[in-house]
Amino acid sequence: MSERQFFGHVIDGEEVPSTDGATFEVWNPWTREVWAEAAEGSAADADRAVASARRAFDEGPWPRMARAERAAAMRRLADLMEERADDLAWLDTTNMAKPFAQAQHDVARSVWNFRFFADHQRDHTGEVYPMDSGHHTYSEYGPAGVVAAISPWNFPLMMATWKVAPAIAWGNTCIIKPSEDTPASVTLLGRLAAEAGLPPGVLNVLNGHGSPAGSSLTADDRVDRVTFTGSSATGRAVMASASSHLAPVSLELGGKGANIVFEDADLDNAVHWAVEAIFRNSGQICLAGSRLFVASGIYDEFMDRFVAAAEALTIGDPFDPATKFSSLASRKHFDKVSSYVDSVPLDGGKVLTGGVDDEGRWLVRPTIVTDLPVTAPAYCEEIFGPVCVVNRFEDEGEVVALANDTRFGLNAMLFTENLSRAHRVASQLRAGTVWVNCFFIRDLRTPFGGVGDSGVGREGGNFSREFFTEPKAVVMQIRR
Ligand code: TXE
Repeated sequence: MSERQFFGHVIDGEEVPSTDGATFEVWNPWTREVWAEAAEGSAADADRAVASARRAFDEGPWPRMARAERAAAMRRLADLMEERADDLAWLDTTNMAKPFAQAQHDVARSVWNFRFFADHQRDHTGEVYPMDSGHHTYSEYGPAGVVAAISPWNFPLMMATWKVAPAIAWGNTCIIKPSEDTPASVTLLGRLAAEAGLPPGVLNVLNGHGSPAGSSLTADDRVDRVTFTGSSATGRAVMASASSHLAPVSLELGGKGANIVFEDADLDNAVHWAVEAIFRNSGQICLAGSRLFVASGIYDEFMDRFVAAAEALTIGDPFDPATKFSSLASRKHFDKVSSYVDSVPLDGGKVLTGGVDDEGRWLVRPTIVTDLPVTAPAYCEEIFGPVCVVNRFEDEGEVVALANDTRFGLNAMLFTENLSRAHRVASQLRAGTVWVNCFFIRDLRTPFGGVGDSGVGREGGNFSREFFTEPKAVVMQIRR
């Protein structure tokens, strides 16, 4: 057996083990083997990482650097990531069984996160407010300080860079704590940041579990901003902890996305996106279209095609180029998703296709469920797996009410060829993003986030600027 890889913390530009030498095992969920070990961050390690970021902010060059110089450093990091793209993708695929082509796509998006936010801060403009009193006020956007970023395992590199890139672009220094399930690619990112010449302490990586590693970061009063993506329950704990020292939080939490297919939809397009929306990344996407509403008039035809498309997905080794769908990311997550699937018949639902794998793999096949009451846990809770619950509807008013009947409000999709209906329904849906006749398309300038249990705040473009800076008003007298 090959030697296990080791992923340390990256603190002050150096990869280091934990102070007490503790480690944890890193699994490959497809082979169900341990392939690596990572440093288990303690409160002492979190303290080291925050001290490094604090020093780099208070005394280092990064927040004081010319904007173009900072952008150039981030672009060097993006270039290095591009050179190592297949290594980064290999780590995510090994670590969580994401099909390799999808992992490569995530790496490309991660590279773009750095390039986009580097340029966005370099080229940004402020506002000027002419005043009748003979003064004018202008706005200035200064860095906020030390950012603690806590990321999940479903898009290990992509979600981390979505936080780190705007944070450092605006002159902050940061500590990123990846999920304990997927420490690998983010640790390589930390190594590359040092190689790209980012000053020590600008981008620290702290590995370890939610507690003590994550909770020590959020509770530390030297931290000025906390950005988190994960479950709604942990989001509440993170917000409570950050409130002890009044650090603003940005929370991107769970979802139970509604996907609405109207009678006049282009069915080929709607089926294609319905499959992508719930089975891509084995459904481990906060934006998943996990509640599907289909108009009665096209229900039978749509469902025949949807079931056939789900059954046609090639399941297997995530490194096989033919594979479109693979295991869930961990044993713990497999147990969670399986228990929801097991609950479906007990709650009166029907499994049309899919179900839990019977070969002992941590795999749940693309699963389509009907006839569940709206109160059933599988209908209303976030499963975060490849399980789509389907309902039929008669009219627009009914489906808007059904779609909005959830604690979550991250995103929704609707498929129709009627322009007025598209606008009308989109504006009535309670969600941070509504996709019309598409899914998963993102422009980094746009607001991203959710309402209700799906989160607090928005990130993207100027929304990220609001969060990662301290806007200042400078009031000038004009002598006449
Ligand atoms: O999430 P956690 P888990 C949902 C999804 C999934 C469920 C549980 O439904 O099945 O959450 O997944 C860190 N202080 N989502 O257990 O606990 C943790 O180490 C500070 C939706 O992985 O929220 C990890 O880095 N940090 C989601 C991160 O929080 C803490 C993506 C997420 O872990 C902490 C992932 C604490 N007290 C899961 N406790 C999405 N919105 O996309 C844990 N962490």
